[in-house]
Amino acid sequence: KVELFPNGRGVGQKVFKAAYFEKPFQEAQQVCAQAGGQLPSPRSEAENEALQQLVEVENKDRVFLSMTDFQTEGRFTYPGGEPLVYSNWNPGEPNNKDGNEHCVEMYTNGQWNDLPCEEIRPVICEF
Ligand code: GN1
Ligand code: CA
Ligand code: CA
Repeated sequence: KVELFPNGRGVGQKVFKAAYFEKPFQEAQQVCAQAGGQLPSPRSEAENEALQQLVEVENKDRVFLSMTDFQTEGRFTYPGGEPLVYSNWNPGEPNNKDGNEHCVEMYTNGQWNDLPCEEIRPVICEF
């Protein structure tokens, strides 16, 4: 499908697309929302793997996911406030390092880490 070429990956009804710039979390969130999507929210292993593949083929490094624990420390939720139905934390994560890690990134191996929302990451959105 044309919308998947060259910078997209489809999985079920979901499409992940890579942008060509890097942003901190809040700006990345705004960019995705403005485009009618949101930051990636992998809700299954299949979705997580599709996102990981896109990161790989696009030669991106770590990317932000949509989920945060702003509301209750240690309880990550989707943008709508619902608790996670799937997670793939790197062992020892989330560790809320220095008390300031309320966003989530995916490593290139597909595993997740909580990190400061002020960090800058290449933007991928889901639609
Ligand atoms: C550490 O080294 P790195 O970036 O993969 C830390 C994470 C922190 C991160 C902060 C095992 O991960 O928990 O979020 O620094 N990992 C460990 O940048 O301590
Ligand atoms: Ca936290
Ligand atoms: Ca962490």
